[in-house]
Amino acid sequence: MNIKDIHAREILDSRGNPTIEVEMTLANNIKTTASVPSGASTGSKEALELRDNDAGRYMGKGVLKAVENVNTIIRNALIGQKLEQVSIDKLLLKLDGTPNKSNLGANAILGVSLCSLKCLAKLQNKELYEYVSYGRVSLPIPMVNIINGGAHADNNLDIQEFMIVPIIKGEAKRIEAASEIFHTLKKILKEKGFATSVGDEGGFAPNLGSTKEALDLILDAINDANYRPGKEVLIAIDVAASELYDNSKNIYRIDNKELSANDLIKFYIDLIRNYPIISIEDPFEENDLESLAVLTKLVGDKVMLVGDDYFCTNSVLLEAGIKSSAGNAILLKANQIGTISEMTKTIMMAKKNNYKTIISHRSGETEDTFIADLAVGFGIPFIKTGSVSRGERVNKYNRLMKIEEELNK
Ligand code: 2PG
Ligand code: MG
Repeated sequence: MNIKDIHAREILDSRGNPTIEVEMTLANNIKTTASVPSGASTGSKEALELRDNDAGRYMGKGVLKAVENVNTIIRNALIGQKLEQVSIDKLLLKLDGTPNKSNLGANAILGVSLCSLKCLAKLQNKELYEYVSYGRVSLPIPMVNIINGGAHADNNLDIQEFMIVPIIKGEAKRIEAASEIFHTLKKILKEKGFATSVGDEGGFAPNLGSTKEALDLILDAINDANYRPGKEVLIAIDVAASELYDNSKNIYRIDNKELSANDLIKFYIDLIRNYPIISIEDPFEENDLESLAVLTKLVGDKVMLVGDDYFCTNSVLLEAGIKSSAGNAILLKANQIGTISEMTKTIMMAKKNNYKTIISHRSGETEDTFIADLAVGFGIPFIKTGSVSRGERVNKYNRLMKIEEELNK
């Protein structure tokens, strides 16, 4: 089947910033839409998100150039082409011609790449998760971000994300647990006089004294909601340490202290001893593979050490991590790399090398629920998609529950 038309437009993401939505129409008039999320704590090696930098519109954040690139260069090259994922993605890379997609923009490229995938599924009359699976599907364990800090909230918490990870059986049951713990945490925060307003990813954003205070409140919420911490519900954190790193002094600022990478290792080991932590994401700044390797050697048998800004969903960066035995898990965000084919390659490499995989939203999200389908279809064991509040987060959980229902029919 050939591509008949492609059209992009500017829409808003969940933070009210512009992003790109792409529509693709096939020769038989099958049509799909895809929209592209956007990060705040981005890795420096991510593919480039093209913004207009025109201070007169949306504080420079407009994406009209990316829209224009889809509607002209990409459209002209793709119309009449046979719809086939790998060849479409190859053509997109060729049209861009740069290593980091800075010419057309990774946002423009991903919109088209994702639309192609969705069209292929629709063409076969399949759900997206069915289309991408090779027969085996699995429902991911959600990592639900219930306290926001760092670059995602205006509170004083340094660590960006505090997540609960319900490991009980059944997707709907896991989401139910997350919701009950979320509401219990709200009650606790209210009783203690803390703010219950939420951050970018829908978790609460109270001003707390320290990392441990946040973790203690989460433990209280798990217990009060009648779940067993460490047995039924675990905890994960995303430190997003590049945001806490002072390059000039080679230290990290966390909990009003200045810590070296070695101090930070001790800090994490203490946390792991005292809390049911299953996963620590970006524990050091994105270039420090050495410290990540040391921590992996020390505690890699107990916890997932996840590379987000470290690997940027890029197989070349992941390969460097594998070679250094740094980390044992990878976060997967399609817009960090730009095409579905490249993301698939990274997933395959991770699986082959026993790196755990976690598919992830961005802090600026859209109504698109594609990550839920990819998690199921690719058999990715974990999904990180924010809190159980805010529509752009909840729609991914709702999609997972719907898929579970379909699979159980
Ligand atoms: C992260 C993500 C998603 P952002 O750091 O893992 O939670 O945040 O999209 O801002 O990079
Ligand atoms: Mg991260």
